[in-house]
Amino acid sequence: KCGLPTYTLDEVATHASKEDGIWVTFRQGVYDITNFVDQHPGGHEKISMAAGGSVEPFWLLYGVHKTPGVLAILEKYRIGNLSEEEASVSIADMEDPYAFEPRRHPALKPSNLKPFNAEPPMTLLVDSFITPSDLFYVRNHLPVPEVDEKSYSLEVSGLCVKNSSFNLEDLKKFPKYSVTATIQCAGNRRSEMVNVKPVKGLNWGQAAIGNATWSGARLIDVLKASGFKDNNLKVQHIQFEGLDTDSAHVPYGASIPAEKALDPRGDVILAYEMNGQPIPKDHGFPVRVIVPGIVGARNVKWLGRIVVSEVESDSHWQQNDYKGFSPSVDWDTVDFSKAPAIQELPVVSAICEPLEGATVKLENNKLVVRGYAWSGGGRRIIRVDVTADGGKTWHVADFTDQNDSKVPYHWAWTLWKAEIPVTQNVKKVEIWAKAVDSSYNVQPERFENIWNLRGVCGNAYHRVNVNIK
Ligand code: HEM
Ligand code: MTE
Ligand code: MO
Repeated sequence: KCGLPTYTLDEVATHASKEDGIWVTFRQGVYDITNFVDQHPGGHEKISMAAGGSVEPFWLLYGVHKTPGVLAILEKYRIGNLSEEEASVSIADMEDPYAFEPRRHPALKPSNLKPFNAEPPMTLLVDSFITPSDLFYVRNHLPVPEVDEKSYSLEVSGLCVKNSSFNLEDLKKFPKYSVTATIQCAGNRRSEMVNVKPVKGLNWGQAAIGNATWSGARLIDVLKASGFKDNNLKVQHIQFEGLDTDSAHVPYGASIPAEKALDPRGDVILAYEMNGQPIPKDHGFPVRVIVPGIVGARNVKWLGRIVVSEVESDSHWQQNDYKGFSPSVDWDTVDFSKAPAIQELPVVSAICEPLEGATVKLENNKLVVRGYAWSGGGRRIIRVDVTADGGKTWHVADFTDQNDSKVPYHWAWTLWKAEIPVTQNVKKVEIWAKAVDSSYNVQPERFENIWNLRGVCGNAYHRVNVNIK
């Protein structure tokens, strides 16, 4: 449309009410739709949300607009154009499936932006037993789905259940359970494994882990409400599907073994709260499954469907990712069908303070070291050993935070502190930490012998080099 005036996005933004006129943009066009608003088939409230800006992000949601008919209506109201430069910004938004990503706290350090993946600063982790939700690491494989809590519905289907669906209100009617559980990505500490040999995967430090209180309905209660009776041995796996999908509309998916899902003490919950608040968008709003003691990847966010099954999820992330291999297996020889999917994670610990490369002051000739330790499967941390002289002397750390030791399962991490005497005149030390869990599993000494091509389950001793002031 040549001959029409050119407007800036700022000028369009000043026309956002009946009095000033209602203008919107679409691609390069500027439209005065003041007289159309009341005729809009979708209602005047909806269309008014776009007043002063682009209709494109709304039309991504409401696909009915992607027709020549709608464009013909719009064209009748055209009053001008955007400059090519400004228009290209809005076209990019239209095609960007990441246009609806939530705002993130700047303290989260991204290892990737689209999809968003980020971890908080290490020292923050040990300052609080409960990790604040806004500072909890984020691991997304796909764009964050836009889910309307009013129309949200969780579908249940498969073996031994009748097809059922539950909206958020339905889920809130079940007894509400709270569980404090640590979630860790299988790729946590990958950046250390990479020093042995490169791997494929995001370069996580040691903070792709966090501990939160999750509240919601128990999975078993929701299955029972769907008619489930636990007497059919064919039931082997419970599959979960997210509402986040790839460009071919395939959702994120995972599954867990039935024995974990159905264990009355297994604490698997369909959480709608994280730390007492509705689950934030990045962490699965409005509902995610929490599978305590199990690798992060199976804690499916934006939960849309549960399938009771004889078989595991056929999702890429269950079948062809999140599996471990021998250090000598490479991408030419790997056969993903030969390794089981990771479920319970191995015992791990990390030093959060001091940080690698730091210059530290001794307190009474002692070096203060703090960190976290955790093990999968609900195994309790029974000891953390710390050394600053290459293992000649080991110092047993004090636990500063650990849940009640009498409960059968320990889903939450243990925070610890050690004070290590350091001989005078020593200028540099390397600190090592290793944890022991209630099965007496202990961390392996080096990454060399646990290296694997996907860089998962990196749990060798954590080593940190510091300078003494
Ligand atoms: C429906 C036009 C902006 C939300 C429709 C329909 C038309 C239309 C022709 C009927 C489509 C059909 O049933 O086949 C327009 C025009 C717009 C505009 C010309 C821009 C100037 C918006 C915006 C929103 C919106 C900004 C949301 C914020 C809806 C909804 C429906 C609808 C929710 C009903 C969809 C349904 O029945 O499933 N619009 N629209 N529209 N529109 Fe818009
Ligand atoms: N669920 C869905 N639907 N989509 C995802 O990309 N990522 C998984 C898991 N659940 C993922 C998901 C992985 S690999 C991890 S480690 C955890 O979510 C991360 O949870 P967080 O982002 O809340 O820390
Ligand atoms: Mo993960």
